[in-house]
Amino acid sequence: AGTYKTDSERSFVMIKPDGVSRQLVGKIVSRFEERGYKLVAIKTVTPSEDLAKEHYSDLAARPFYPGLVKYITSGTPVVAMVWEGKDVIKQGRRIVGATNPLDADPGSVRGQYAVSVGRNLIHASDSFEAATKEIGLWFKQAELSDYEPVAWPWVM
Ligand code: RTP
Repeated sequence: AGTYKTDSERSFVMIKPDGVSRQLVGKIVSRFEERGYKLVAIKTVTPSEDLAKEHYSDLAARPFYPGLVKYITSGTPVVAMVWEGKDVIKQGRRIVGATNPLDADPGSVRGQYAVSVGRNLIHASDSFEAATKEIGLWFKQAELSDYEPVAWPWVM
């Protein structure tokens, strides 16, 4: 553990199967890196139905839920990540863009690369509570790295 620790927060960010199959992983990761955020964890996962259902449990009553679970469990992996830094939850949502790509800022990931709400490339936690739940769901404590990135002072 370094001496850099601040009150900064963590967000769970997931590149969905369409982002992996379209080979947009590097471009998406770069947006968080270049903004100055710290990569705490990253791995590919081919989600089970149970994992997808738990991740989206808040949406279980919505009509698109079965299709959403099918999309996430298509058999193509997702890239699960944890990013850390000042305001990363709110900033992550801005980097990702609005849920419907039609409403997404053209500078956002969805605004640049997505056209359909059902294939919107990426997920980012929308609150501290969601981030805590999602990081715990997708990662073991030992998978979360503790180190001091060179750029860190810039995001404190
Ligand atoms: P996410 O959780 O994936 O970051 O997306 P979000 O917060 O921007 O949107 P949310 O309302 O939580 O919806 C989760 C995901 O469900 C799919 N969706 N499909 N009308 C539809 O067909 C519809 N609405 C939502 C999207 O993949 C959305 O990201």
